[in-house]
Amino acid sequence: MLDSQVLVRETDFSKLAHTWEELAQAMAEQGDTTTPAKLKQLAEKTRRAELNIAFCGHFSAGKSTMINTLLGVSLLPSNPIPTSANVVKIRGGEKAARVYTMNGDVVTFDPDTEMEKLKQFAVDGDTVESVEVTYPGTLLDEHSSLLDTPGIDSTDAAHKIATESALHLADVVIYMMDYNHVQAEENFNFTKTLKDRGKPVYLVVNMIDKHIDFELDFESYKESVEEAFANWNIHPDGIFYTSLAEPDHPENQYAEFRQKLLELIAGREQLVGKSVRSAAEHLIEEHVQSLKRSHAGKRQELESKLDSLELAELDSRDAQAVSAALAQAEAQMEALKSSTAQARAQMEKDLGSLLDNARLTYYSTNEAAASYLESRKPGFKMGFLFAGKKTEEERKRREEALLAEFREKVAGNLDFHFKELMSKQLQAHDIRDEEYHARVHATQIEITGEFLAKHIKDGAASREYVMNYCTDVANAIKLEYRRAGLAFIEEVVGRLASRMEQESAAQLERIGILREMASLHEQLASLTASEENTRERLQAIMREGE
Ligand SMILES: Nc1nc2c(ncn2[C@@H]2O[C@H](COP(=O)(O)OP(=O)(O)O)[C@@H](O)[C@H]2O)c(=O)[nH]1
Ligand SMILES: [Mg+2]
Repeated sequence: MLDSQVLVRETDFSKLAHTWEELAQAMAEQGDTTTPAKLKQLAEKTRRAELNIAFCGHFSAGKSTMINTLLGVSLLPSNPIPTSANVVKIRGGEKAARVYTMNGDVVTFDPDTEMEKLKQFAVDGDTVESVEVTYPGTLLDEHSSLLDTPGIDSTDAAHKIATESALHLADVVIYMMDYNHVQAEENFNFTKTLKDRGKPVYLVVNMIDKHIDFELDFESYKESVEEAFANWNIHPDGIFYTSLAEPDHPENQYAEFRQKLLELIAGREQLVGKSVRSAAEHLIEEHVQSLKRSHAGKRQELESKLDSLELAELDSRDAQAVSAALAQAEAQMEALKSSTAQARAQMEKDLGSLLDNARLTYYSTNEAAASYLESRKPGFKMGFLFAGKKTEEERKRREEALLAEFREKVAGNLDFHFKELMSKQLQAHDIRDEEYHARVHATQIEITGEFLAKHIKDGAASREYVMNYCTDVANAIKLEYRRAGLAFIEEVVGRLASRMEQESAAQLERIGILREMASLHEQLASLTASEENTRERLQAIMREGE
């Protein structure tokens, strides 16, 4: 016993109360008009470490009768007098009854002699905010109260609101039911909500004097009650079966129930410390929910905009799918943009290596070139004096021989491969054009006598000079092929660029839609983030206040 008392940290109630006021302030700054008031009430109650035991349940379950019995005084009006529409709070203290009105007025009267007034005020839900009775000599001390709440199932909204608005101040809920109405769905709904909110809930099945044993034995009845709540996954902190009309009923657990209340009152500080924290947590949640409700319109607007944007095979509501699709489309766009440049570079590289690898000069070429160059030297003569015609014929013959030599090598080692390469460039990009192919195949690089003559340089006809001459001619031929090839490449690039433009126009349109979707998702996410931030900020205030 001592050990457990040592372990329980004493609560600094005034510090906690201050924290609730800070929370209220933060929420009020957010424009919340309901939750801050509840937190201020909670702060007031916390400062006094006040215990509230709320009696809830269907009207006529016997709540008021039970409270009167517990107090040993007939304070509360009971049926058939109309049930109270307001929460009536009773605590220990000097004998007094106060009625708090909506306008902030307080009317006091004597609870012993002026009960009719209380009855009158207690039924008037419109103007009365709450009724508070203090009474000495009962099981209640100044810091412990019993709350008599209106029936929770009431169709009258005022009753419902009165009960709802008192719940954040209830540390323990006594849920009373009429023996015959235990299986009513409202019982399960209400107690489940309470348990989900972390409230201790004790069930009281009252009026067990209505039980007729030969129909069903009492044990079976109790089992059926417990089973019904268990089926709803509701685990009450205790169940009591009572009769107020027949105190001597053999199954009456009124005494045990009263004992339980005494225990709760004795453990007040610990109970209140725990309960106000969970009430504050709940109010934070309530605030976040109200923030969510205030975002609902904007959220719906964003979502319907998303629904109006359509792209094939994409769920526009799926934020992840949208951002993945956008990233993919942008990457494709980049690839598309660089594809033309890449294709050009590749084609130029292929042409370059084809030309580099084409061998145009052989031993026979050098021989023919040496012979040709010799015939071009000044003073070259064939036959006797004045045999100019013969010399000219010999020159022509040697020129033809060298031309034939180069033409053969070009035809075999260059021209064929060149045409094959150029021809396949369009096909490689899936473009079909017979006319282009025809032009490629019609390409003719003429090697003429003037061409050969153009590369002759002055100087001795050494072996090295002959080789250089051959290389010059070969390079000049290759240069002609390169020019022709670059013209074809330019044409292919032009075709690719215009196709790319068409494709990118479609792609750009898609990217535009995806960006719009992504921005709507961003706005939705920022709403959620602001709700989360609010929750975290309030929770941080709460942690710091511990
Ligand atoms: N038979 C029987 N009647 C009861 C019992 N407890 C209360 N009542 C009666 O049930 C009616 C409703 O009780 P009341 O306390 O006003 O219910 P409330 O609306 O929950 O406050 C009154 O007429 C009570 O006298 C009980 O244990 N057995
Ligand atoms: Mg009542």
